[in-house]
Amino acid sequence: MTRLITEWIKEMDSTVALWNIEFKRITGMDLVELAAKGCGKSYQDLQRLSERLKVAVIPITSGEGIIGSFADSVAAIVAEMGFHTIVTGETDVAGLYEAEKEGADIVYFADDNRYLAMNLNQRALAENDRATATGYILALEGMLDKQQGETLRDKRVLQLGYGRVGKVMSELLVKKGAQVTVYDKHWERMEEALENNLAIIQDPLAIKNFTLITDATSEGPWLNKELLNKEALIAAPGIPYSLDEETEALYPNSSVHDNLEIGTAVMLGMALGR
Ligand code: 2YJ
Repeated sequence: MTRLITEWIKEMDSTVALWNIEFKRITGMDLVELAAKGCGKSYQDLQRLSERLKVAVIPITSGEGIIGSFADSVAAIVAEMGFHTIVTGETDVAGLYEAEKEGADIVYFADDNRYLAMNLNQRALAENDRATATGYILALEGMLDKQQGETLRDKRVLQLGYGRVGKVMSELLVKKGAQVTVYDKHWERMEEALENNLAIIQDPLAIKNFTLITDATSEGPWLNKELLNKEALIAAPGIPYSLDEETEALYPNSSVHDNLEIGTAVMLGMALGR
């Protein structure tokens, strides 16, 4: 799993609003609409709740410690969605105590292994892998709907990377009625995909045969124009991004990638509970 680095997220405060506009242009949804879809609520439900609920982000020092800008970036994304948001001055357990005393309804916190949002008023826990997978499948379907007026039902989708997020994406794609094929450079993961009744490709050159791609690999730039279909729609949560700038420029309306926004937004929806 990729550990975020400050460099990738440090400008979030000033970039998230523009990122959100761009995301809406490409997928037809902004972050609030995405979060609403991700949790089965309406846009109006979220707007109403944003007036009432307070969110706190708690920096966590365990493991490799605090990532500069992480808590501020999470807060910037949640604030962009219209929710009153603070970052606690204290860290860890003292931070949770501070959040509760400040009247927080939802708290966000992450260590090196899990990134969670928890509702303090009711039992609702949102986990970043599932939220990210959910958000990206909705983003892929958003692009498909916008460009072709289609849903994912019966469509062939290529899942690149069958790790923690890739597996959830495949599961959600199958639920949507898509036909999922997996490519992962680790053979044991391909075996897992086969055990889960998914198709596989072994030769990366076969990637070109697919026009719907979900990419949860974390290898850095490796998907280039020789490998990709010109018509491809690409939803890519993997960090660092698999497309270099030159390749990304070939898919201005057909590729979605972020460093923190989508998972964080969908987590908020999921943490709203009932
Ligand atoms: O509070 C902090 O500043 C740090 N403890 C944040 C740690 C953030 N964690 C990660 O980047 C991990 N890779 C987990 C993210 C899960 C993404 N699916």
